[in-house]
Amino acid sequence: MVLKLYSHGISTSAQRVICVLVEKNVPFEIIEVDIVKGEHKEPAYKEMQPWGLLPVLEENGFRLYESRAICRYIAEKYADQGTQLVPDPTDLEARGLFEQGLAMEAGTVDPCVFAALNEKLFKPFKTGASCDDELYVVLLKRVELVLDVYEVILGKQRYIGGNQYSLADIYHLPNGFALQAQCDEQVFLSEKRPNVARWWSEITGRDAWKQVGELNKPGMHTLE
Ligand SMILES: N[C@@H](CCC(=O)N[C@@H](CS)C(=O)NCC(=O)O)C(=O)O
Repeated sequence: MVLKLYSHGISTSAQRVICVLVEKNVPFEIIEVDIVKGEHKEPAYKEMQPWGLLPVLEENGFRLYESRAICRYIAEKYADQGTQLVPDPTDLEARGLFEQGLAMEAGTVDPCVFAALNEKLFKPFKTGASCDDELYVVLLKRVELVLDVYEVILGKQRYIGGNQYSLADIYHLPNGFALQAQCDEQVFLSEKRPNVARWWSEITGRDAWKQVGELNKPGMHTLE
């Protein structure tokens, strides 16, 4: 049975999963959850995702939530096809750098990017409240500060998880790109941080990422 992803076109977390599905060349079906009508807060949906958030994966009766856990499941289940997104488990050094990259993204960088994005985009969408412009400036400054550290890191290695493109890079894409495309912030491409800009241009320029917006729509996606 084809893998199903419960999603909605505006879900950045679902984009993370779709990017991995495309990199791994795994066909999938998008089942739309009407986030605008609040379908994700209804008991039937919360039966699958107790937090009432998107996305959820369903494959042969198995269900999984949390986009990063879903991505890891797909990358390891379909290890033998498409792009390798997780280093060889026997290469402990590569694995160590990969885990380091995952931890930096989830623990440090995404919380800063998400906070800025939330203030500018998600909070107004979800609550109707307007963006607090002064707070947004402070939150954006925090993003710049973490990217200053990434500038140093990416001066020494090609990707965030070491010298191999991996899940650690992909995890940054949805929220970072939303900040760029929907809030018109060029922090990931700033000339002040050439190593970050080089990395960001490379990962946002990959075919898989370029297809994500078009594929986050209801229906079957065979990837042929
Ligand atoms: N940590 C979760 C976050 C999921 C999440 O925040 N999903 C958003 C869409 S990108 C959502 O469902 N928002 C609806 C809401 O907050 O009510 C994951 O990575 O799956």
